[in-house]
Amino acid sequence: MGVQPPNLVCKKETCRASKVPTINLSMDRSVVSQQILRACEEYGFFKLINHGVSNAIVSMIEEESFDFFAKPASEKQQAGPPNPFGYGCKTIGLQGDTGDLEYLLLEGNPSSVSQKSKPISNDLQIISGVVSEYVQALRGLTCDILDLVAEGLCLGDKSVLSRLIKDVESDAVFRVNHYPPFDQTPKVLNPAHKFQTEDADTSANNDESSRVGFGEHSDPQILTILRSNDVGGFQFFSQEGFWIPIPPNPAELCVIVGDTFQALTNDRFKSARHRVLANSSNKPRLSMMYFGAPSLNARICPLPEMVSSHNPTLYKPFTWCELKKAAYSLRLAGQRLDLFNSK
Ligand code: GA4
Repeated sequence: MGVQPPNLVCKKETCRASKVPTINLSMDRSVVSQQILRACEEYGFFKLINHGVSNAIVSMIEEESFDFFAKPASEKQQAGPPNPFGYGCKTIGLQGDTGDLEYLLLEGNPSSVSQKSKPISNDLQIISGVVSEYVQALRGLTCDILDLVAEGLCLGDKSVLSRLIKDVESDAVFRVNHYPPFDQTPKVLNPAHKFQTEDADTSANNDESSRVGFGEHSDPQILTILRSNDVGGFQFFSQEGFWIPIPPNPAELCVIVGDTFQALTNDRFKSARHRVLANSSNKPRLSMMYFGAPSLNARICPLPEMVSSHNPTLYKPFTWCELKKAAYSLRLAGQRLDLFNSK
Protein backbone atom coordinates (compact mmCIF):
# COMPACT_ATOMS: atom_id res chain seq x y z
CA MET A 1 0.00 0.00 0.00
CA GLY A 2 1.21 3.53 -0.75
CA VAL A 3 1.90 6.12 1.89
CA GLN A 4 -1.12 8.24 2.80
CA PRO A 5 -0.43 11.90 1.98
CA PRO A 6 -0.23 14.30 4.93
CA ASN A 7 -3.30 16.43 5.43
CA LEU A 8 -1.69 19.74 4.55
CA VAL A 9 -3.59 22.36 2.64
CA CYS A 10 -1.84 24.85 0.43
CA LYS A 11 -1.44 28.27 2.06
CA LYS A 12 -2.52 31.31 0.04
CA GLU A 13 1.01 32.30 -0.96
CA THR A 14 2.02 28.79 -1.96
CA CYS A 15 -1.22 28.53 -3.84
CA ARG A 16 -0.51 31.56 -5.95
CA ALA A 17 2.98 30.32 -6.61
CA SER A 18 1.90 26.82 -7.47
CA LYS A 19 0.62 27.85 -10.92
CA VAL A 20 -1.78 25.09 -11.73
CA PRO A 21 -1.54 24.87 -15.52
CA THR A 22 -4.36 26.51 -17.49
CA ILE A 23 -4.30 25.46 -21.11
CA ASN A 24 -5.92 27.47 -23.88
CA LEU A 25 -7.13 24.95 -26.45
CA SER A 26 -7.40 27.57 -29.16
CA MET A 27 -3.62 28.07 -29.23
CA ASP A 28 -1.23 26.50 -31.73
CA ARG A 29 -1.58 22.70 -31.72
CA SER A 30 2.09 21.87 -31.12
CA VAL A 31 2.26 24.35 -28.23
CA VAL A 32 -0.91 22.93 -26.68
CA SER A 33 0.37 19.39 -27.11
CA GLN A 34 3.58 20.22 -25.21
CA GLN A 35 1.68 22.08 -22.48
CA ILE A 36 -0.70 19.17 -21.93
CA LEU A 37 2.18 16.72 -21.83
CA ARG A 38 4.00 18.78 -19.21
CA ALA A 39 0.85 19.26 -17.14
CA CYS A 40 0.14 15.51 -17.15
CA GLU A 41 3.73 14.77 -16.10
CA GLU A 42 4.04 17.43 -13.41
CA TYR A 43 0.53 17.61 -11.99
CA GLY A 44 -1.70 14.89 -13.44
CA PHE A 45 -4.14 17.77 -13.55
CA PHE A 46 -4.84 20.91 -15.58
CA LYS A 47 -7.53 23.43 -16.43
CA LEU A 48 -8.84 24.01 -19.92
CA ILE A 49 -10.13 27.26 -21.38
CA ASN A 50 -11.56 27.88 -24.85
CA HIS A 51 -12.50 24.22 -24.91
CA GLY A 52 -15.41 24.68 -27.29
CA VAL A 53 -18.03 22.88 -25.18
CA SER A 54 -21.33 24.75 -25.31
CA ASN A 55 -22.49 26.29 -22.09
CA ALA A 56 -26.16 26.02 -23.11
CA ILE A 57 -26.23 22.27 -22.66
CA VAL A 58 -24.36 22.50 -19.36
CA SER A 59 -26.95 24.96 -18.07
CA MET A 60 -29.74 22.57 -19.01
CA ILE A 61 -28.10 19.69 -17.13
CA GLU A 62 -27.53 21.99 -14.18
CA GLU A 63 -31.17 23.07 -14.16
CA GLU A 64 -32.52 19.50 -14.44
CA SER A 65 -30.10 18.32 -11.76
CA PHE A 66 -31.05 21.06 -9.30
CA ASP A 67 -34.73 20.22 -9.90
CA PHE A 68 -34.02 16.58 -9.22
CA PHE A 69 -31.96 17.12 -6.06
CA ALA A 70 -34.65 19.47 -4.70
CA LYS A 71 -37.20 16.63 -4.70
CA PRO A 72 -38.20 14.83 -1.51
CA ALA A 73 -35.83 12.04 -0.47
CA SER A 74 -38.47 9.35 -1.06
CA GLU A 75 -38.84 10.40 -4.71
CA LYS A 76 -35.09 10.56 -5.28
CA GLN A 77 -34.64 7.10 -3.76
CA GLN A 78 -36.83 5.71 -6.53
CA ALA A 79 -33.96 6.46 -8.92
CA GLY A 80 -31.51 4.48 -6.75
CA PRO A 81 -29.39 2.67 -5.83
CA PRO A 82 -26.51 3.75 -8.12
CA ASN A 83 -25.70 0.19 -9.03
CA PRO A 84 -24.43 0.65 -11.63
CA PHE A 85 -26.53 3.72 -12.55
CA GLY A 86 -28.93 5.80 -10.48
CA TYR A 87 -29.18 7.98 -7.40
CA GLY A 88 -26.90 7.73 -4.36
CA CYS A 89 -26.88 9.65 -1.10
CA LYS A 90 -23.93 9.81 1.31
CA THR A 91 -22.68 6.28 0.63
CA ILE A 92 -19.92 5.96 -1.97
CA GLY A 93 -18.96 2.63 -3.55
CA LEU A 94 -19.44 -0.75 -1.92
CA GLN A 95 -17.00 -0.71 1.00
CA GLY A 96 -18.55 1.73 3.45
CA ASP A 97 -17.10 5.05 2.24
CA THR A 98 -19.34 8.03 2.95
CA GLY A 99 -19.43 11.72 2.08
CA ASP A 100 -21.61 14.80 2.52
CA LEU A 101 -23.15 14.61 -0.92
CA GLU A 102 -25.81 13.11 -3.09
CA TYR A 103 -25.21 12.14 -6.68
CA LEU A 104 -26.35 10.58 -9.91
CA LEU A 105 -24.36 8.03 -11.85
CA LEU A 106 -25.36 7.73 -15.51
CA GLU A 107 -24.29 5.94 -18.66
CA GLY A 108 -21.45 7.95 -20.20
CA ASN A 109 -21.41 6.19 -23.54
CA PRO A 110 -24.25 7.56 -25.64
CA SER A 111 -23.95 4.75 -28.19
CA SER A 112 -24.36 1.94 -25.70
CA VAL A 113 -27.87 0.83 -24.87
CA SER A 114 -27.05 -0.63 -21.51
CA GLN A 115 -29.17 -3.45 -20.15
CA LYS A 116 -27.84 -2.52 -16.73
CA SER A 117 -29.53 0.87 -16.71
CA LYS A 118 -33.03 -0.69 -17.07
CA PRO A 119 -35.53 -0.18 -15.66
CA ILE A 120 -34.79 3.51 -15.65
CA SER A 121 -36.88 5.91 -13.54
CA ASN A 122 -38.72 8.83 -15.16
CA ASP A 123 -36.38 11.31 -13.52
CA LEU A 124 -33.30 9.53 -14.79
CA GLN A 125 -34.77 9.31 -18.26
CA ILE A 126 -35.25 13.09 -18.40
CA ILE A 127 -31.73 13.82 -17.16
CA SER A 128 -30.15 11.15 -19.39
CA GLY A 129 -31.83 12.85 -22.36
CA VAL A 130 -30.04 16.16 -21.72
CA VAL A 131 -26.80 14.44 -20.75
CA SER A 132 -26.38 12.46 -23.97
CA GLU A 133 -25.45 15.50 -26.09
CA TYR A 134 -22.99 16.68 -23.44
CA VAL A 135 -21.23 13.32 -23.13
CA GLN A 136 -20.83 13.20 -26.89
CA ALA A 137 -19.10 16.57 -26.78
CA LEU A 138 -16.95 15.48 -23.86
CA ARG A 139 -16.01 12.21 -25.49
CA GLY A 140 -14.85 14.25 -28.51
CA LEU A 141 -12.87 16.60 -26.27
CA THR A 142 -11.28 13.69 -24.37
CA CYS A 143 -10.23 12.10 -27.67
CA ASP A 144 -8.70 15.41 -28.83
CA ILE A 145 -6.72 15.66 -25.59
CA LEU A 146 -5.53 12.05 -25.96
CA ASP A 147 -4.45 12.68 -29.58
CA LEU A 148 -2.52 15.76 -28.43
CA VAL A 149 -0.82 13.65 -25.74
CA ALA A 150 0.03 10.97 -28.32
CA GLU A 151 1.63 13.66 -30.49
CA GLY A 152 3.57 15.05 -27.55
CA LEU A 153 4.81 11.58 -26.62
CA CYS A 154 5.75 10.91 -30.28
CA LEU A 155 3.76 7.68 -30.27
CA GLY A 156 3.93 5.69 -33.53
CA ASP A 157 0.16 5.32 -33.63
CA LYS A 158 -1.32 8.75 -32.86
CA SER A 159 -4.80 7.39 -32.18
CA VAL A 160 -3.83 4.50 -29.95
CA LEU A 161 -5.16 6.34 -26.87
CA SER A 162 -8.29 7.94 -28.30
CA ARG A 163 -9.37 4.61 -29.84
CA LEU A 164 -9.80 3.25 -26.32
CA ILE A 165 -12.46 5.88 -25.63
CA LYS A 166 -14.04 5.87 -29.11
CA ASP A 167 -14.79 2.16 -28.75
CA VAL A 168 -18.54 1.61 -29.11
CA GLU A 169 -18.33 -0.48 -25.97
CA SER A 170 -16.52 2.23 -23.99
CA ASP A 171 -17.42 1.94 -20.31
CA ALA A 172 -17.56 5.71 -19.80
CA VAL A 173 -19.57 7.06 -16.86
CA PHE A 174 -21.20 10.41 -16.25
CA ARG A 175 -21.70 11.70 -12.73
CA VAL A 176 -23.45 14.69 -11.17
CA ASN A 177 -22.47 15.48 -7.57
CA HIS A 178 -24.59 17.75 -5.40
CA TYR A 179 -23.08 19.06 -2.16
CA PRO A 180 -25.78 20.73 -0.05
CA PRO A 181 -24.73 23.94 1.68
CA PHE A 182 -23.66 23.98 5.25
CA ASP A 183 -26.55 26.33 6.03
CA GLN A 184 -29.09 23.54 5.83
CA THR A 185 -27.92 22.29 9.19
CA PRO A 186 -28.57 24.60 12.18
CA LYS A 187 -26.07 27.45 12.34
CA VAL A 188 -23.20 26.66 14.68
CA LEU A 189 -21.14 29.66 15.60
CA ASN A 190 -17.86 27.92 15.18
CA PRO A 191 -15.16 30.47 14.27
CA ALA A 192 -13.24 27.89 12.28
CA HIS A 193 -16.20 27.30 9.99
CA LYS A 194 -16.85 31.00 9.69
CA PHE A 195 -13.29 31.54 8.53
CA GLN A 196 -13.46 28.71 6.02
CA THR A 197 -16.72 29.71 4.43
CA GLU A 198 -15.69 33.34 4.06
CA ASP A 199 -12.77 32.31 1.92
CA ALA A 200 -13.45 28.69 1.17
CA ASP A 201 -11.47 28.38 -2.01
CA THR A 202 -8.11 29.87 -1.38
CA SER A 203 -7.67 29.87 2.36
CA ALA A 204 -5.66 27.37 4.27
CA ASN A 205 -8.24 25.17 5.93
CA ASN A 206 -6.46 22.43 7.67
CA ASP A 207 -9.34 22.24 10.07
CA GLU A 208 -10.44 18.88 11.39
CA SER A 209 -14.05 19.99 11.24
CA SER A 210 -14.06 20.47 7.45
CA ARG A 211 -16.95 18.57 5.96
CA VAL A 212 -15.66 15.97 3.56
CA GLY A 213 -17.93 15.96 0.54
CA PHE A 214 -16.00 13.32 -1.38
CA GLY A 215 -12.94 11.78 0.24
CA GLU A 216 -9.46 11.52 -1.20
CA HIS A 217 -9.11 9.19 -4.18
CA SER A 218 -7.85 8.87 -7.71
CA ASP A 219 -10.15 7.99 -10.60
CA PRO A 220 -9.60 4.53 -12.03
CA GLN A 221 -10.40 5.52 -15.67
CA ILE A 222 -8.14 7.15 -18.30
CA LEU A 223 -9.17 10.81 -18.05
CA THR A 224 -11.84 12.69 -16.13
CA ILE A 225 -13.29 16.00 -17.27
CA LEU A 226 -14.88 17.97 -14.46
CA ARG A 227 -17.02 21.07 -14.58
CA SER A 228 -18.39 22.79 -11.50
CA ASN A 229 -20.70 25.68 -10.75
CA ASP A 230 -19.32 28.71 -8.94
CA VAL A 231 -19.04 27.00 -5.56
CA GLY A 232 -15.59 25.74 -4.56
CA GLY A 233 -14.39 22.78 -2.56
CA PHE A 234 -12.38 20.77 -5.09
CA GLN A 235 -8.74 20.14 -4.18
CA PHE A 236 -6.06 18.06 -5.80
CA PHE A 237 -2.95 16.66 -4.18
CA SER A 238 0.22 18.09 -5.70
CA GLN A 239 3.36 16.06 -6.26
CA GLU A 240 5.02 18.33 -3.64
CA GLY A 241 2.61 16.98 -1.07
CA PHE A 242 0.04 19.79 -0.72
CA TRP A 243 -3.69 19.89 -1.16
CA ILE A 244 -4.27 22.63 -3.74
CA PRO A 245 -7.74 24.22 -3.68
CA ILE A 246 -9.00 24.97 -7.18
CA PRO A 247 -11.07 28.16 -7.31
CA PRO A 248 -14.34 27.33 -9.05
CA ASN A 249 -14.86 28.68 -12.55
CA PRO A 250 -17.89 27.47 -14.50
CA ALA A 251 -16.26 28.50 -17.79
CA GLU A 252 -13.30 26.18 -17.26
CA LEU A 253 -13.03 22.42 -17.41
CA CYS A 254 -10.64 20.51 -15.16
CA VAL A 255 -8.84 17.49 -16.59
CA ILE A 256 -7.69 14.76 -14.23
CA VAL A 257 -5.32 11.89 -15.08
CA GLY A 258 -6.72 8.52 -13.97
CA ASP A 259 -5.07 5.25 -12.95
CA THR A 260 -5.43 3.66 -16.38
CA PHE A 261 -3.51 6.55 -17.96
CA GLN A 262 -0.80 6.11 -15.32
CA ALA A 263 -0.43 2.44 -16.27
CA LEU A 264 -0.50 3.16 -20.03
CA THR A 265 2.35 5.65 -19.62
CA ASN A 266 4.30 3.35 -17.28
CA ASP A 267 4.07 5.99 -14.51
CA ARG A 268 5.32 8.87 -16.67
CA PHE A 269 1.96 10.39 -15.73
CA LYS A 270 0.62 9.88 -12.22
CA SER A 271 -3.08 9.77 -11.50
CA ALA A 272 -4.06 12.85 -9.49
CA ARG A 273 -5.49 12.27 -6.05
CA HIS A 274 -8.31 14.69 -5.33
CA ARG A 275 -11.12 15.37 -2.88
CA VAL A 276 -13.97 17.78 -2.24
CA LEU A 277 -14.51 19.70 0.99
CA ALA A 278 -18.14 20.71 1.29
CA ASN A 279 -17.85 23.87 3.35
CA SER A 280 -20.03 26.25 1.37
CA SER A 281 -22.33 28.20 3.64
CA ASN A 282 -25.10 29.30 1.36
CA LYS A 283 -25.06 27.72 -2.08
CA PRO A 284 -24.84 24.08 -3.10
CA ARG A 285 -21.87 22.93 -5.12
CA LEU A 286 -22.88 21.10 -8.28
CA SER A 287 -20.24 19.36 -10.33
CA MET A 288 -20.48 17.10 -13.33
CA MET A 289 -17.87 14.67 -14.49
CA TYR A 290 -17.27 12.61 -17.59
CA PHE A 291 -15.03 9.61 -16.89
CA GLY A 292 -13.42 8.44 -20.14
CA ALA A 293 -12.91 4.68 -19.95
CA PRO A 294 -12.08 1.87 -22.37
CA SER A 295 -14.33 -1.13 -22.99
CA LEU A 296 -14.46 -3.67 -20.18
CA ASN A 297 -12.37 -6.20 -22.09
CA ALA A 298 -9.72 -3.69 -23.27
CA ARG A 299 -6.23 -4.91 -22.45
CA ILE A 300 -4.18 -2.29 -20.60
CA CYS A 301 -0.40 -2.36 -20.35
CA PRO A 302 2.33 0.26 -20.70
CA LEU A 303 2.65 1.53 -24.28
CA PRO A 304 5.79 0.13 -25.99
CA GLU A 305 7.21 3.68 -26.38
CA MET A 306 7.05 4.10 -22.58
CA VAL A 307 9.18 1.04 -21.90
CA SER A 308 12.93 0.61 -22.38
CA SER A 309 15.81 -1.19 -20.70
CA HIS A 310 16.23 1.88 -18.44
CA ASN A 311 12.52 2.07 -17.90
CA PRO A 312 11.25 -1.48 -17.53
CA THR A 313 7.56 -2.15 -17.48
CA LEU A 314 5.96 -1.49 -14.10
CA TYR A 315 2.66 -3.24 -14.80
CA LYS A 316 1.59 -6.62 -16.00
CA PRO A 317 -1.26 -6.54 -18.54
CA PHE A 318 -4.76 -6.28 -17.12
CA THR A 319 -8.21 -5.59 -18.48
CA TRP A 320 -10.19 -2.47 -17.60
CA CYS A 321 -12.75 -4.84 -16.08
CA GLU A 322 -10.09 -6.22 -13.67
CA LEU A 323 -9.00 -2.74 -12.57
CA LYS A 324 -12.60 -1.62 -12.16
CA LYS A 325 -13.37 -4.66 -9.99
CA ALA A 326 -10.29 -3.95 -7.89
CA ALA A 327 -11.40 -0.32 -7.45
CA TYR A 328 -14.81 -1.36 -6.20
CA SER A 329 -13.45 -4.00 -3.84
CA LEU A 330 -11.06 -1.53 -2.14
CA ARG A 331 -11.88 1.58 -0.14
CA LEU A 332 -11.97 4.94 -1.90
CA ALA A 333 -8.38 5.87 -1.05
CA GLY A 334 -6.98 2.41 -1.91
CA GLN A 335 -3.89 2.03 -4.11
CA ARG A 336 -5.55 -0.24 -6.64
CA LEU A 337 -2.79 -0.11 -9.28
CA ASP A 338 -0.44 -1.87 -6.84
CA LEU A 339 -2.38 -5.07 -7.56
CA PHE A 340 -1.05 -5.01 -11.12
CA ASN A 341 2.62 -4.28 -10.43
CA SER A 342 4.86 -6.44 -12.56
CA LYS A 343 7.09 -7.41 -9.62
C1 GA4 B 1 -14.20 7.36 -8.54
C2 GA4 B 1 -14.50 7.87 -9.95
C3 GA4 B 1 -15.98 7.76 -10.32
O1 GA4 B 1 -16.72 8.74 -9.59
C4 GA4 B 1 -16.55 6.36 -9.96
C5 GA4 B 1 -16.41 6.21 -8.46
C6 GA4 B 1 -16.97 4.94 -7.84
C7 GA4 B 1 -18.37 5.18 -7.24
O2 GA4 B 1 -18.62 6.25 -6.71
O3 GA4 B 1 -19.18 4.24 -7.27
C8 GA4 B 1 -15.93 4.49 -6.78
C9 GA4 B 1 -14.70 5.42 -6.98
C10 GA4 B 1 -14.92 6.02 -8.34
C11 GA4 B 1 -13.36 4.68 -6.90
C12 GA4 B 1 -13.30 3.51 -5.89
C13 GA4 B 1 -14.66 2.82 -5.70
C14 GA4 B 1 -15.51 3.04 -6.93
C15 GA4 B 1 -16.39 4.51 -5.35
C16 GA4 B 1 -15.44 3.58 -4.69
C17 GA4 B 1 -15.27 3.48 -3.39
C18 GA4 B 1 -17.94 6.18 -10.53
C19 GA4 B 1 -15.57 5.31 -10.39
O4 GA4 B 1 -15.57 4.71 -11.46
O5 GA4 B 1 -14.64 5.08 -9.42
